[in-house]
Amino acid sequence: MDAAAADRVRAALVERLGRESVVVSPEDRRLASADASRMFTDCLAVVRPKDEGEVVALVKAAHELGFTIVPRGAGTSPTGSAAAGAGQVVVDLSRMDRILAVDARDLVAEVEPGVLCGALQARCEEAGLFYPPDPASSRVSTLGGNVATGAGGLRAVKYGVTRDYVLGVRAVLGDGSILDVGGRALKSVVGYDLVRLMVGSEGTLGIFTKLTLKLLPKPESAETLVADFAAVDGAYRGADAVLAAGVLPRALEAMDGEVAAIVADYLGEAADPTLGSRLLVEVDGDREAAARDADRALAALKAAGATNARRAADPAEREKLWRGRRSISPAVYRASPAKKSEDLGVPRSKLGEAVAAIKAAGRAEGVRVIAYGHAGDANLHVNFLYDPAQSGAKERVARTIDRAMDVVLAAGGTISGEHGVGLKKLAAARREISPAALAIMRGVKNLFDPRGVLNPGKAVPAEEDLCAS
Ligand code: 2HG
Ligand code: ZN
Repeated sequence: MDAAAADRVRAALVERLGRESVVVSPEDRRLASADASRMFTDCLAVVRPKDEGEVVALVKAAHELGFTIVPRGAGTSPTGSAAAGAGQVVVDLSRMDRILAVDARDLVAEVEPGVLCGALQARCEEAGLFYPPDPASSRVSTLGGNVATGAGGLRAVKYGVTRDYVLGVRAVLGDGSILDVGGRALKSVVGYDLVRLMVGSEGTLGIFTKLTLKLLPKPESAETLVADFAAVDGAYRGADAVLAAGVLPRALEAMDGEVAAIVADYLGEAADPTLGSRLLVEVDGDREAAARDADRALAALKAAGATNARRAADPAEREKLWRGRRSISPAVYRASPAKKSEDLGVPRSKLGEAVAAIKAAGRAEGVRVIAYGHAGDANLHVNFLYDPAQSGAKERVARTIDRAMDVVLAAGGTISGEHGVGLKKLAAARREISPAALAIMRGVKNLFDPRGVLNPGKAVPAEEDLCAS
């Protein structure tokens, strides 16, 4: 599309949707084109609909004016699932941010897609309820984005991931029609599970306009424990020991000592140079159960070799520990000129050896590899730090990541436990998805979006990519 054609599309969008909902300034376009993958591109325009009717109008305009659409929540995706380029219009759903219902008796919430995850969590807490999914980005990421990417997070080991809390989805499909599936019933087995299909579809099947989410009663009490280990794999052994002791914490988060040092630096605190690894554990339940589980977990951690295992002294320390954990991703970005982040999943028993093998691959290539993440469900963030200005650095990182994929796939794992495929992991996804499964996925895409206007080229490798491999 040339510059004159782009101007015509912008003018047509303003005419159809109004000035308030269409943003065309170059700065806003650039901001809305990039997500946390830091792929900087430049889209045609940004549409910020105030309601479902405007989303439908946008999809119809895409057909008539010849552009494609990239749905966007807060843009925290590290894989480029919300990255937009030339000829694409970003639909930024952040203005559709109403919490429509929080119902204590049905145990459901109904929300528009632009509601922040943290805002729903807070509203539920006030009502004595609990929305368990808790991506590290929950304070800034939207529920629409969480559902679109099938976000995981810090409480998955006990409570599961976003997918386990989506009861219903209303979405605008690629032809502009509305699909409304699921609802307030907590169980339903009627027909194929289209709700589950749409979770993690990365905006390629529909644009969400309303979500119905499952809630739980709020646990009475939660306690946070911190355990330090001299060995770099000590935290994984600690996590195993807690589970083997019969305790199911709501969070079991490991980090390398190196990662703890990066976070300490970011927060302006002193680092412990002798730390090999650290494990954060959070147990919850009624007061007595949480206290008993905390005691049992502490005993297990000490028996597993923790040099220091203790309860957070008070709510302020608890808050500080979790703030540190949530800061890892931005802290690592600041600590290195560039990083690549992979979120690999393996069967639990393979976690320690998989991370060790990936670090060895990094050493062989001269790439610094650090690891942290969700040890409870063996979904680890392995970050590859490098300086793009150094000759050959990108290639060495690419080879190390390729080797990391070999390691997880050979272990029976997955190339993404929670971040999704986006643009960045299409090649790796080809290694995990069989040709038969891929053919079904392409067929599904075609049913939901026959003309390919919704986030094309993301999430599922194209057939031609597969043939080329
Ligand atoms: C986390 O758990 C997030 O902190 C981000 O999933 C991970 O950027 C990353 O590597
Ligand atoms: Zn994570």
